[in-house]
Amino acid sequence: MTDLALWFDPSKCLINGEWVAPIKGGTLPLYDPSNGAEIGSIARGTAEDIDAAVAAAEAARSGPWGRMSAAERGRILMRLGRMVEERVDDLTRIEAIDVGKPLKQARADAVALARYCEFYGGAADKLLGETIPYLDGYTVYTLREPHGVTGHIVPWNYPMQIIGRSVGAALATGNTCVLKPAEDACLTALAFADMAKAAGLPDGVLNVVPGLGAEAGAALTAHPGVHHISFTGSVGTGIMVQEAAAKNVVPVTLELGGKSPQVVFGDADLERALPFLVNAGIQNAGQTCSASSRILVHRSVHDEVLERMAARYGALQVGPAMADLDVGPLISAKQQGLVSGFLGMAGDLETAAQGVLRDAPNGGYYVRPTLLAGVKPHHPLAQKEIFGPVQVVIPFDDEDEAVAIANGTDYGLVASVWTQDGGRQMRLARAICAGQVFLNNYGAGGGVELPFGGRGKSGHGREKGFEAMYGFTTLKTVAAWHG
Ligand code: TXE
Repeated sequence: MTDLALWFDPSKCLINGEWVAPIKGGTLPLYDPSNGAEIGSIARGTAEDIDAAVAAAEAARSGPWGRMSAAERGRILMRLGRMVEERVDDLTRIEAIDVGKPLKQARADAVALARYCEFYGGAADKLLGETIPYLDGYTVYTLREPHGVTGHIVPWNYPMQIIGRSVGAALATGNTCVLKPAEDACLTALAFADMAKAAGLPDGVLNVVPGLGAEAGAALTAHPGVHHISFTGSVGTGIMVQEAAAKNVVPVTLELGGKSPQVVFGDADLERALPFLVNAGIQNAGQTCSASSRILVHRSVHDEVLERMAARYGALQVGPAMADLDVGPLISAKQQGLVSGFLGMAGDLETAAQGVLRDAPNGGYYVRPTLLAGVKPHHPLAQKEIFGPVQVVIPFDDEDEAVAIANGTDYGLVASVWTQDGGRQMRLARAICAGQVFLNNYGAGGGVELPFGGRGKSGHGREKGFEAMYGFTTLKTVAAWHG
């Protein structure tokens, strides 16, 4: 039996600073993706619990939080960041078991959560308004004010990082929060909220209601008392979230994943590029919104890149999270089924290489990392988000064709370009349709400072960095006539 050693009860919600059982008393089973075993249960919150959480978040706006200086809000966040740092080992263990993340990757998420608290804590009192030159006799200035009650719907792939970027920016700007973590991975959300209480966040400012998307999630997005929704997840659910929010005329930030390309030209520094080419596809078993699932390679180096990527794939080891190998299991039997279904569509595509299973327990949700070659740009495997450790390699002949293929999906989240030619770097950075473009790297270390978000079906709005704080505020213009 996996020992989670939790210091809180995951069958409860955290509402108004209290651990409370869901009003209807429901629970959902909790599985360990590394072996498929049922290891406990979590709260199955419903619309009734969301009502209570929204009421608590609304009340908290007029409590000490509403009157607190931005500097003091920032201090609480920074204190919280230090507490997260002190408990990195606990958070790492919990996330590794709950999500099936290899330990090193789970640890990186916990460290990132601390860093988000530090960044947004430091930024809280640095969000400035403007004065606007206007007619004689007027002084005009702008105020950035919190939306009010913000709803946060978080997926299971990077719970800590996504909570850090979304809840961190919302709190820094003075909002209150209702967080609905994913039913497949809610433990670190509860742990974080418990720590926030200990760090001095007033009751009701951060409420967590675990539960199913169709129940707690849908209730949160449709709730008339919510003033902003932040959602990360699938395109289909994102559309439902936006429709629900539209009925209340509420702004939404949507981050809906992608089909992100890396474009490799003949003059690329392959020695540097190769680890990025592969890691960007297999990190977190490919369950990453900004995973690079398409590798576009100039024909002059296509065979060499394919061969060298295949060698790396062949050496990838797949196994339980606690073994801390290259790749862990997928999150759920459902996700394993989805990814296996995609691999079933490979037909006569060439499987260039696959990773190997090592001591992977029966019942775990494993999929061998798979590198596919000879893929046409319009093949479904080169178009659809697979969300598993699968990459396709596509050749191209010139720059225009590379851009056309890179931009030839419904998505536009991130992209990278590998070339030593400075002019080409600048041209492609502009021509590629994406929220982030990396030149001779991929992901830039995931910096919390870097605005992140998509175009097209990858969503809209920006998270991370200072930019996210604009999204969590509404602008008021004050025009004073003084003669
Ligand atoms: O996503 P959902 P799923 C993509 C990825 C994956 C696919 C399915 O391609 O294979 O989505 O994953 C909540 N109202 N991404 O089914 O349904 C749900 O409880 C409100 C990409 O897990 O979008 C969870 O908290 N909320 C992505 C969250 O939405 C609802 C990360 C995500 O679940 C809801 C995850 C509803 N009606 C999956 N239904 C990324 N961009 O990184 C569900 N939810």
